[in-house]
Amino acid sequence: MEIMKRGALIVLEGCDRSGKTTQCQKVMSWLKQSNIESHFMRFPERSTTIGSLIGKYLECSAELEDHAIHLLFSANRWELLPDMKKLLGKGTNIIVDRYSYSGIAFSAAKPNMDLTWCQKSDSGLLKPDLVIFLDIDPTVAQTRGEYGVERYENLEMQKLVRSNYLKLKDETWKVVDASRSVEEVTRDVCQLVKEALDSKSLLTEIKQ
Ligand code: DGP
Ligand code: NA
Ligand code: NA
Repeated sequence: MEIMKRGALIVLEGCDRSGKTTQCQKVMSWLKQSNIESHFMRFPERSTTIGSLIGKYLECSAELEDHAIHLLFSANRWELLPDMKKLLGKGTNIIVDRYSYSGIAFSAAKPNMDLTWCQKSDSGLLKPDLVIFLDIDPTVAQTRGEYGVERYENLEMQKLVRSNYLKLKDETWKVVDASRSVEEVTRDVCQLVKEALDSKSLLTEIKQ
């Protein structure tokens, strides 16, 4: 008898300009070619009501108190939780560009924002099966072209974000050297995704 496997929740994380978005596209096209049922999501998801406020904050056209915006980023993940559960339950894998780890690493990089406090509002969201951390020295990342104009896109902030990420690393994380060519990084990322999809843990319920 064949046992129904749930979908895998796979998150790509990294500082700005680490190549996450490119690698998400590469993984999605590889999954499609391989006929593996998968769905792509990204956070912040700017298309919702909460997301549009986050978008304005990131573009610096709105100001929000640090705790308040932190909670909105978190609420944006909570509002999409039912959709994510539904997809995983019917066996669809989800590839996510940023999740709770971004929420914590970015907010806690601000003065007077405590890492433990920042973790609380995401407590109860889904625990990813695999987190691929695209690691790059922010000084090197910066040479890939000027940072954009969005909030947080500056070297000092990115250095603090990277050090926070490394504090959050747990047993679900795989660190990939993202300073290499796109092709080399894609090869490693796809291999890690393949291993996660073959894992027996997909026969058990997802952790919250
Ligand atoms: P992106 O669309 O991936 O470039 O992300 C937009 C920016 O928002 C990026 O600098 C990372 C930051 N960010 C993503 N998620 C969160 C979050 O939950 N909290 C905070 N404070 N920043 C976040
Ligand atoms: Na960005
Ligand atoms: Na802080």
